[in-house]
Amino acid sequence: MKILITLLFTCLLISCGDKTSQSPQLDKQELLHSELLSIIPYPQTVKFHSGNLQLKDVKVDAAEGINTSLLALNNLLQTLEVIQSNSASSQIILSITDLPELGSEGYRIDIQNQIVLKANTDTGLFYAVQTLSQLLPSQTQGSYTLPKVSIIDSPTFSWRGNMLDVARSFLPVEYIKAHIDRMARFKLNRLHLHLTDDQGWRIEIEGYPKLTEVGGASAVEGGRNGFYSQAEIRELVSYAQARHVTLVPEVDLPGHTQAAIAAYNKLACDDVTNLSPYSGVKVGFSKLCLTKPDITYPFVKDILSQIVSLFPSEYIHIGGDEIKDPLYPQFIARATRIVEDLGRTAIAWEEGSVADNKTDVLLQLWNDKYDIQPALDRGHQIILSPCTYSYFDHGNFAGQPNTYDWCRKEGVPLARAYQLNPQKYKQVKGVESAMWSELVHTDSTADNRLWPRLLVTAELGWSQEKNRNYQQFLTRLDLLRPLLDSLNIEYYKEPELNW
Ligand code: TNX
Repeated sequence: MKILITLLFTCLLISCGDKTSQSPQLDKQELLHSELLSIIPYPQTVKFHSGNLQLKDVKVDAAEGINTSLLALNNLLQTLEVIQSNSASSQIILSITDLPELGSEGYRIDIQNQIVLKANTDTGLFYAVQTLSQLLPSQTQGSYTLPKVSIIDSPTFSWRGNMLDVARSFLPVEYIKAHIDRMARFKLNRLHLHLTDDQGWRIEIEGYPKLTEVGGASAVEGGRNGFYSQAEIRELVSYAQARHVTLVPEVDLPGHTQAAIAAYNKLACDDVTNLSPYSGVKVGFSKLCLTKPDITYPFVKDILSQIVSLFPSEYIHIGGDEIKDPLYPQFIARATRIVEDLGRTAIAWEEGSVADNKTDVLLQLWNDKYDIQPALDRGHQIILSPCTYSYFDHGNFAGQPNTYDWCRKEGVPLARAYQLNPQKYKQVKGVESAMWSELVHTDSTADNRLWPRLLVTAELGWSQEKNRNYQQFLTRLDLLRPLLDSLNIEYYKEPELNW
């Protein structure tokens, strides 16, 4: 059957008769006949039963203590104007089970004469609701047809992430909230915020008002300045928690620190003359003065203590990229220990692997060619963000205006992003795509760079290798376009889909 749909789709996509630039023409019903569901990320196992379930009104029966998933279900039913009533003919049952194979995020859906959602946790049920929502249309209809299926699903990786660089150009609270909502729809669960860099400092730190007065006022040329107050951070953290997204904060140290240095000049070495705010795009020129430990380490400790008190994330990112200093390895080792003493675990960009870190420190691989093997041999786990596949500041197509191409001159088209095979790497904690913002200055540009490519990240992070097929992905993606529209996403109109 799968072969059949692949052939059918390929035929539609490339050229059968004069259909050269036609988009895939399957609708959800046709897809069902081919035994493929329009779901991203694709679930682990799907078993079709014969027939459909008609849904008009429902009775919802939820076990006690279920909150976020019930809220998500109620929202879904409300959006689709499905009336809830005790005398309804269909029932949706949400229950907590104890099935080890589902883990903490997996779920089961059984659609027969009723709809039964089961998981070990509220998180699993939340994801079951997201899957159910993708089986339904995004717009209201009088009644709804659901295929009779059984789905058993759980993620491949616990870390399914995206990084937003809010330092070069700021993204407002409302955008971050929308982004969290959108991520959660596709079971992405880590939002890494790159909060500080040369061009800006974006988080309020008590006792250091100039970090935001001076550091928050600058931005990359053409970009947005601004910062998050601690109250806003708390609000974002709880907003994300309710959607099963963990906010992972990054304070980039000891390089990429011109905004901090412009705010507090003493953080620079005494011979440094460039102490001004910076709005260029070059990297690798600034650093905290590592030969002034009495100034540098108390600063680092103060900052990280407040970061830890604001963000419940188990992992705290200390940056560590693109800097040359003989004391760099000592700095990284000490910074990762500071995080550990605060009860958390550090993440560093790949270069941090040269330091004497404890092996639970996570390393984020960004340069495809970096030799991470010695760190793997010592037992470290990695987050995969190889730039030739996962850098979404690179073009959706070669030569896209206002995109980088330093890592891959052809850019990172959707098809290329999908070619990353995490299973080829070892000791992988998960995947994370990165959107740097030197050239991304508005919400709509951010949408264009992130979508639909972020759906690739969702699928690579969740779905098993055997369930990943690019042509099928395109078919599913095309069918989910109304969902992207309903989320007001200003996605890149992918020509492969004739969008
Ligand atoms: C490299 S990847 C950087 C960033 C830039 C990005 C632009 C990494 C850890 N550092 O500072 O914004 O390239 O693509």
